[in-house]
Amino acid sequence: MTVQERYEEAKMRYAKIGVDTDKALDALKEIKLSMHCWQGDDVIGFDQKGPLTGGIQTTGNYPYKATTPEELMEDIDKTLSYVPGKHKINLHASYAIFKDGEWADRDELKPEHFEKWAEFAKERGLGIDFNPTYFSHPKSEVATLSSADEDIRQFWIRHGQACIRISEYFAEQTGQTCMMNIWIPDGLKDIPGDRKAPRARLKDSLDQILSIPYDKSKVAIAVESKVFGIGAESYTVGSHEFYMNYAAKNNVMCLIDTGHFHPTENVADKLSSMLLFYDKMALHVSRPVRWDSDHVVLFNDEARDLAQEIVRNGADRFYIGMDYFDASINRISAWTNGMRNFLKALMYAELQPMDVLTRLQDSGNFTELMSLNERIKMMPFGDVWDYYCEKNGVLPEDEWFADCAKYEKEVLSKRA
Ligand code: RNT
Ligand code: ZN
Repeated sequence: MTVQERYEEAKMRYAKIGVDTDKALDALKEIKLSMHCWQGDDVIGFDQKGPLTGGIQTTGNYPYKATTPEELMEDIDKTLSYVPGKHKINLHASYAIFKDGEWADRDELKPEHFEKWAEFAKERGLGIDFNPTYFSHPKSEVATLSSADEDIRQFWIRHGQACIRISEYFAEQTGQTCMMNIWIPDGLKDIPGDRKAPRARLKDSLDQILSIPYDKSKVAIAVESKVFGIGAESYTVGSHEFYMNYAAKNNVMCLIDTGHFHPTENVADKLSSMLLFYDKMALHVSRPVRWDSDHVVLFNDEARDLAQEIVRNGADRFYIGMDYFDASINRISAWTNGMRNFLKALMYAELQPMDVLTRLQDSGNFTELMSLNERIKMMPFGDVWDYYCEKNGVLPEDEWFADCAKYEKEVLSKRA
């Protein structure tokens, strides 16, 4: 049976439970994922020589990570060739590309340092999202936007402002909104002497960053909370309560990273509550294993739950970014698996008979609700996925990995 024939058969079966597969695929095509550049080089970037800091960590020593902008771009291209649909790339300020002999510190970064990225995106019709980088820098060792050292705090405020200008530049160049996400690593390893003052300073720093004029139709700012970091286990300045309240009062978005909550908290359950109070919100899709480990996203229950809530609340209300960094496996395959898996989860959500499920709940028919939910799991979802891949000109499930292995052999392993 051809992919097309399998799809036609699946389509008929889905129709029986009230789902129009063509419509589902059209809806899926509209959803953009923001592909994080940092899976390609273990979050190292190009502007500093030092290690990754800030309480986040990549583990593993798989060879062939990208070490130059050219390699990273080549790898992004390869990965995107396996991902159906048109998406965005997500950059960090630390990925500035300087001309020979040139260098600028974080507070002096300018759009010109990101020209190559803008060109890259434009040539491919991709959008760009952006992140100031408040880690892996000599001035970020103790604290950044919450620093008690006024010079350091001002340095990082200027960095945030510089990044707003760069975000505006990206939006102008690509013609798409640039989502700019602020995450800082500030926290304490041990019992704080004062929980309040660092938060008050962070609040003031954010106010100062956001005080510069910028075009809100071009740049959508988000703030990302966290529960704890490595070496900052006892206190996180930018906690969830801090940012959720800050975002609500200052008309910016909350960014929810699925790895930044207690491991047994259901992150998907947060979305419908938050969207009663915000027009839009942002996400970092990651897979925490026991802690914020940033494992590659799988097509698992958590991803399906999250995708379901995205689709039910209206996918156009979300900026969906990927955020994982596995250094123990081929990085192209890590990127590809995560992106494809989350698209599968979104497709799975689009293929649910939402109206029927809602009606069963509203009429108190929980017996049938449970039974239908289980029946859905047995639907020929894979046939629809293969068809979607074929239609979008990307390799199907049973072929992309062999091609990726070939790329490792022919390109990655030949790199200096
Ligand atoms: C860290 C945050 C943050 C980073 C990236 C590199 O805990 O999740 O989003 O992972 O910005
Ligand atoms: Zn994140």
